[in-house]
Amino acid sequence: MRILILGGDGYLGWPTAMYLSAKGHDVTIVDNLSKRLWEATIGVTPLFHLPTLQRRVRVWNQRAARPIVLKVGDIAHNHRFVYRVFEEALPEAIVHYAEQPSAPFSMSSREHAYDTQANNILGTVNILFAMQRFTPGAQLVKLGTMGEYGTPNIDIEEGWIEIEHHGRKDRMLYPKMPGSFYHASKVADSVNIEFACRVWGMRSTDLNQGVVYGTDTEETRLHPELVTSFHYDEVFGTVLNRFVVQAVVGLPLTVYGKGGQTRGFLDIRDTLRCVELSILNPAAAGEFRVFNQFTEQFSVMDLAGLVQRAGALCGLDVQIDHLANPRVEKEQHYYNAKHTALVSLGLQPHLLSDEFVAEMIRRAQAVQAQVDRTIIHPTIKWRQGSPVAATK
Ligand code: NAD
Ligand code: USQ
Repeated sequence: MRILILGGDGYLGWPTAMYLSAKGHDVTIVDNLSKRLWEATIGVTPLFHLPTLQRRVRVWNQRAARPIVLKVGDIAHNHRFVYRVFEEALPEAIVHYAEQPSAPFSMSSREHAYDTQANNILGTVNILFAMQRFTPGAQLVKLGTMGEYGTPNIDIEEGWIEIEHHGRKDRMLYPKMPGSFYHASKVADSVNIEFACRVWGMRSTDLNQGVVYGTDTEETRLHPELVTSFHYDEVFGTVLNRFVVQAVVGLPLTVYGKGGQTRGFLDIRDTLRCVELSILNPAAAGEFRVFNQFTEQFSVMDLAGLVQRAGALCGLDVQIDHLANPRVEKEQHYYNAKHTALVSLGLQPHLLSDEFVAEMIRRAQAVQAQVDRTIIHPTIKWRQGSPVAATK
């Protein structure tokens, strides 16, 4: 198939591009390299040295049966660029990762909240118009987030819910309670995409993805320069990836608050498979389909315990700290989110184990000297003025 991957320089976009290219698809990737600019702006770098995107594409294309095509440009602020890419590539499937992905970044200032929402929401609007104009039969596979739902005191369905109210029933989008301006941008995307499906007859799968962990996929292991971006800093690092690096450099694990916060998680290799399954089993014309894309749920304390045990396997004595929570979120709550749709399409999850985390630790130990310990402690607060001090 002809597949367009938006956000192809990213943690998930680059491995997805190689994975789908290896499966024989014609892959075009788009990125404006804005993540690298945001990293430079706040002074953080990924753990493993990241070659330029152009270099990674050249290294991949030397070994690939079908080369990846690269287009550098901004999908949110340059609709002419977007239209040109669609006209040339005529994609049958569009995988949309190209958004600012960090909740703390979106909460750090008015400017970053504005940039996040403008970039994410308007980029998606441009894609919808480009699809309507050039590829109305194509499917949009859009990366949303489990954080759109928040942590309601009822079971979370896959996107839609039957509601009975005053004796009448309807099928409605599941209510949303986002936890940051970033998560709120994903809610706005979902609303806009559902509208386009309903009104223009477009087809879309919204992948409400949980928190991703892992450093490697089959393709990133093929060559040292095919690595993907891996963050452990307070802004772009996600919780398990952060804990692994903290364990390696001997810092206590930064559990925010009580650590009962429970989320869905998945291995980066399962992200690629879920996207592939969504492409191969497309939504119907006019259908806005939602899959909850995670394989297991854990609390933050479950993960801290796991990293502690895995650290012991590597000879590390890992300590756990409880920091005053910089975020506003429930620290003990009910959480039961459905996630059966992707399994019924054939997903065979890679489940988390002590040995897997020990392997992540060993991988990080190899570059331990490059870890910047000053970018780990959380400083961005959801509510200004609240202290973020270590409490035992
Ligand atoms: P990432 O920041 O590594 O990748 C996103 C890429 O999109 C970056 O390379 C960036 O330069 C590019 N981009 C951003 N805005 C753009 C624009 N206007 N035009 C062109 N390119 C643009 O993020 P990631 O971790 O790979 O996440 C990818 C997607 O998946 C995001 O939408 C994120 O919200 C979502 N997601 C990620 C996770 C996770 O745990 N990593 C979990 C759930 C959902
Ligand atoms: N947390 C800690 N200590 C840390 C870092 C995080 O206790 O050092 C806690 C947070 O308070 C939160 C949970 O761990 O309760 C998850 O935080 P996170 O930073 O790993 O994930 P989050 O901010 O939710 O965002 C990440 C990705 C985002 C994606 C989202 C999926 O950055 O792109 O959308 O995971 S989900 O959480 O399902 O919404």
